Amino acid sequence: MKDGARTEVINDSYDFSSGPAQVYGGLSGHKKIGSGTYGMVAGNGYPDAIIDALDKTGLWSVQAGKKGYREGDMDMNGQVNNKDKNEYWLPNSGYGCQVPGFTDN
Ligand SMILES: [Ca+2]
Repeated sequence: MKDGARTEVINDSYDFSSGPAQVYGGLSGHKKIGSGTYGMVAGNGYPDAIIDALDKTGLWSVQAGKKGYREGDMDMNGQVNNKDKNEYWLPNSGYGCQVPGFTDN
């Protein structure tokens, strides 16, 4: 370190779980996953900005029945099965990224 140089420590944290206004789009950008807890929306296995039919037909259907942590394993239990489609993809279909200008990976 040369004389006069500054060392800057960035201690930055952000609590995404305290309410719907914590992210772009509010409840369109994340959802309530428990009492007073908000989180990311599951189901966007195909890497784009929206949870739609492509996540089911282009990904989940191809991986259904397979083991492993795959994109279609939406509950991340190591198995791609109907629970992923029925309990994660289906109720979350239609959710999309709310960040301005973000339309794809
Ligand atoms: Ca699963």
